Amino acid sequence: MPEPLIVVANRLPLTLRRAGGRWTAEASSGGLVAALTPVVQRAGGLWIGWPGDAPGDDPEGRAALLEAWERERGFAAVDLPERVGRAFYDGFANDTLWPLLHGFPSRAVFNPETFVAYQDANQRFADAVLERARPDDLIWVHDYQLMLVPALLRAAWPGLRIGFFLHVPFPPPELFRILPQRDQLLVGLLGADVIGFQTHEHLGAFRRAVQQVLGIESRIDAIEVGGRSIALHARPVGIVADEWDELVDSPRVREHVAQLRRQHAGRRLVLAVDRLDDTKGIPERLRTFRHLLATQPHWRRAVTLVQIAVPSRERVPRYAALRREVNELVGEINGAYGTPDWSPIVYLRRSVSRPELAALYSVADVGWVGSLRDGMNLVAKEYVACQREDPGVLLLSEFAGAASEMGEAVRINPYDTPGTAAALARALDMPEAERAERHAALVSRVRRNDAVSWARRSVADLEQAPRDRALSAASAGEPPVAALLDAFAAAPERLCALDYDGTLVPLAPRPSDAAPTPAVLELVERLARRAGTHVAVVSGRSRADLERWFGGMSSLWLAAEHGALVREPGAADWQPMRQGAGSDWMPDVRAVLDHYLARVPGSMIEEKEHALAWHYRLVEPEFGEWIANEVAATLGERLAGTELAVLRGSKVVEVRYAWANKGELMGYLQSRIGPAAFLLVAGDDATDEDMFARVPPDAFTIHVGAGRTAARYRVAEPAAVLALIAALAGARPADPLAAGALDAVGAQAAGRRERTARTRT
Ligand code: ADQ
Repeated sequence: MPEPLIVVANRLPLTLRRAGGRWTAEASSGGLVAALTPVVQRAGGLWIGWPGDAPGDDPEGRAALLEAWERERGFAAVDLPERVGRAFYDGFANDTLWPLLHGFPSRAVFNPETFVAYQDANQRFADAVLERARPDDLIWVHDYQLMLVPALLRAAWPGLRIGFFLHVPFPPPELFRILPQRDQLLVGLLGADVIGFQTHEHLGAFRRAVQQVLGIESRIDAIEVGGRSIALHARPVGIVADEWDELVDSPRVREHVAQLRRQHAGRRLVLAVDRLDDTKGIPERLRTFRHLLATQPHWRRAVTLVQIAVPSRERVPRYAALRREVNELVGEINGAYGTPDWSPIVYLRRSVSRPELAALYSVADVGWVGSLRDGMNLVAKEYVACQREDPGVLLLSEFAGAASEMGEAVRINPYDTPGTAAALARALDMPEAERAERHAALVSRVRRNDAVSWARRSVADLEQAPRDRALSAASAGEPPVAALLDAFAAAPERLCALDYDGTLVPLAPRPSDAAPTPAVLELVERLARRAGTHVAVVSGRSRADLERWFGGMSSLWLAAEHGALVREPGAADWQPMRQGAGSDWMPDVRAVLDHYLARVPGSMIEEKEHALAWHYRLVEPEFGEWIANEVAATLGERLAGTELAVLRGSKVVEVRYAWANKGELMGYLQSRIGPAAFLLVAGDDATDEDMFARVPPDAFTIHVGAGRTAARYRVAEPAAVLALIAALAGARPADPLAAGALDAVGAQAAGRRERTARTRT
């Protein structure tokens, strides 16, 4: 039994109009509706979207109609006041995001007010979902108009399963970063459990933008954020090929095909079908066709271009200008080359019915997709699906997402007028055997990767998301607080090893900002003062940092530089964990690092007492990773056979003593303290895994945050570690100190929980 699906998209598949005192419903145009309608129909799901007009005349009649849509068809309308709708849709979505995401920043309009409307509209869509969703529903949000919706839903209802699919391209990060609201939009998307893109190119660009704008690293298939793992997929959208088959084989379409053949007898037919949009390359196509007629006169009267362009977004000024430009070009070319019995271009500026379209697709000798940039382009797939025996040729822009899947098409660069004209001539002259071979490969792929399998796989990704989360929770679940307290109470000697950054305090953008609050210090000290309890603060930081914050607490063990330096309780001095650790090796390593410092802008060297680190956080990420490999390899060769090791961390290559790691430190602490019946170890990053690996399997090992770990237990954030420390230290919840510490750190989490509770009651 498939789980209930709620699709959220800007438009419903029907558009409501008021004409002549009556309500009418027209099929909405565009690729998103074409791909999703059959999927939602088959799943029996709910579709939430804007009905295409604002409440005005006859509000009762309109409301009754919309209620019937929801009851009978599963189409739930989100109403947007006229003012919001315009600024959101015509404004931020189509005047700012559309051109920018398609790589035309100079066409984008930047108006902060339209973003306010975008936020308002996204909130209304999210509210419409929250009013209707149940816990098991799968929520699938679509496209660039609704990029904030996933995070709005996540904030209101953290357990919801949310997918997002971007139908348009994701631009290279240097273009995306132009957007003043880039942070909000990325954070909005990261509310989802699964994010889908049309191509790997778009997915890669998104990952780089997340890295550059938010500083969050990712893998090719996942990003870990706030304790959640977000799956990333490239899932090219398809068409429902069966439906086109049925149409092509229907008597009505066959009749229409015969009529078209008679009409164009003796001439070749080239077909272009687009929304009238400036990314589709319509003027470029017309100029290319003019070039063909001008330079290869034998094609005059021998070929006709049928250009169908469905009007769209007509209130946006750019689109009105495009419409004029296309009208003029068609008029000029037909005027210059037409004859009484032949028009070079047949131009229809309207929506044509699917049967009419199927007939045109099946008779056309060439299908011409000339997008300057396109997420996918379904017309390319529809053309291929409708071709039968003696198939035609698909001319496909290399800038459409479809080009990454349809390698057997004739590839064109739509900006290259003579090159594209030559490709068109080649397509028109192509021998049948070659056409058949190319077509066979294309059509089998179009059928295999159709809209139904696209949706099935996307929904399966989404169903998987929470299961994945449950799995990782099972392998490292929440710590059993009662058992932990019992074990603590029963043990005569206890050792608690606590990492600092990301474990006792949240990670901060600058290390100097991550100072402990007085409440954190007090809780740690209370724990250390309990009889038989040894508390060690274990960090990669310098001794100066630890001394500054914890220096006054004589009951603590302190370990700096991953254990290279240790201060015992009551001792005034720090000692190296191993005797004889010197720094004679440093000048030699420093010389190597200086060489890279000079070569790599943005990199820097950190000198510690027992380590040297080369940081490259500010270096362009790909170059940084590449050059870091070289740094690590060069140093590795030089230091082979010494006591020193080269370690790769997050954006850092570090040289230190091989024994200076937290795992060795655990051994050292245990040897100094003696056997401790109770062991608690908490940490958040890769260096803490050494501790988890070093302690007995029944120790209470706790990993903070998402990601893979060998720890037995997992908590989401430092607030949870502090809550545990408070419990072990014997602070009662009513204790103002414990309550204060937890409130301060846990405010965010608590706020989330409360909002959820409000929404659900
Ligand atoms: P669109 O930009 O709308 O879609 P496209 O994928 O080509 O682009 O889809 C157009 C759809 O509208 C096709 O199904 C076509 O048959 C139909 N259509 C176009 N002109 C028509 C006309 N005159 N009459 C009737 N029907 C017409 C967005 C992205 C694309 C992405 C899709 C789906 O911009 O890149 O492929 O979503 O993800």
